[in-house]
Amino acid sequence: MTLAARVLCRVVDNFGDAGVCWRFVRQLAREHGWRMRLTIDRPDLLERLGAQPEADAGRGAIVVEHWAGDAATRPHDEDILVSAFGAEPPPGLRAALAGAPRRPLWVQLEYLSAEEWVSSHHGLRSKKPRDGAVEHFYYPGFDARSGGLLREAGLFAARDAFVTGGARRAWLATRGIAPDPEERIATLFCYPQAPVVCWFRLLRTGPTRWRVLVPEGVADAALARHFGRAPAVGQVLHDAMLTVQRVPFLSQDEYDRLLWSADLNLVRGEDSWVRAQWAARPFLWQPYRQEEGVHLRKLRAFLHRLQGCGEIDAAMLAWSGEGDWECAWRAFDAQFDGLGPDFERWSAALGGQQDLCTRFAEFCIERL
Ligand code: TRH
Repeated sequence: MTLAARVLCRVVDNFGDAGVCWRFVRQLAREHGWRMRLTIDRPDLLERLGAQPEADAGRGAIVVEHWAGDAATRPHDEDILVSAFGAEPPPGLRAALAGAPRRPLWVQLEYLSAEEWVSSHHGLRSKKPRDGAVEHFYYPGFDARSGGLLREAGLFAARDAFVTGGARRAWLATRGIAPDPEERIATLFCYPQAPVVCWFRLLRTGPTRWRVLVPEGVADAALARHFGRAPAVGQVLHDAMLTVQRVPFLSQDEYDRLLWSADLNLVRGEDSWVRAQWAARPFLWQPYRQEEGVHLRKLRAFLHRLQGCGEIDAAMLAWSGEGDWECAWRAFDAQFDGLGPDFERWSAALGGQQDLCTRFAEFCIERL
């Protein structure tokens, strides 16, 4: 069924809100043929993520609209209105949800969490006592009873062709990344609280040579502390067993290739975390920091599902501030060669589930 949907996105911080909304809109247009309108207060972020609304829409359509002033107050012909991450519809749209003759299905798209409660909350609905508007709660998640995870059709095939053919080395070369054969590659996308300075110190005297690829704008303070300066894009800095290379902030599709090219990915937040899981390689996730250690609860819930070895648990916890990073890294590094299968199994098992957009389309069609 060809449907029209509008997604409201107010960016709280960073890239994740825009990143998730863009992926969601693109896939519903491209794979389900929906007509999508993304109303967002920071359209500039979409450009940084490589979004091309017209070219990316496939058999559907995508309009990006700047959410400024009254721009979003007018209802269009949407069948579905998605409030992403709590974005409150402006008054004009809100009124249409309450009383219009043909009111859109109102869906709250929530943040991803691996916590157990997610599946029992997914799909709940609530009526606003003031005007009778009905909101439906859509929770992304890791099991069949949740809203699932964003994953484009053909992603695994594209990844496998990239990794098994010669494309990986060629792609790295076009990016000016030429690792030595015995060097391991890590990508680093983290929040400022991560123990990066301590990690660099361990890597410089560690048993293995690591090349750490750091996107523009990431870990600047730690780089300055270790090397005396944050390198410019393309620059390579050496310190004993450690090499650091600054890479540009890539488009989302190119960032996938970066993750597929690495031996280890350090990721954060929501969307890069999911992409690292699709890369099927070892990763360490740093959740977005929240009050009262809520992020650690989310991390533990994820580790409980992942069922990896103790070294993986200890390293992820310590990277997020719980435990001794030095000990945890040494143990993780010592086991590194044996860690791949845990992550491959996890990625394949999750990939066997239906993706978020397919579930979302069914969810809406059932309720319209
Ligand atoms: O940018 P983030 O820290 O976003 C966070 C989270 O979404 C968090 O849940 C939210 O509450 C908070 O913001 C406000 O991390 P995240 O989610 O990984 O988003 C980063 C996006 O940037 C993702 O779509 C991947 C993309 N990206 C690129 O496209 N190219 C790059 O080079 C890099 C490093 C990232």
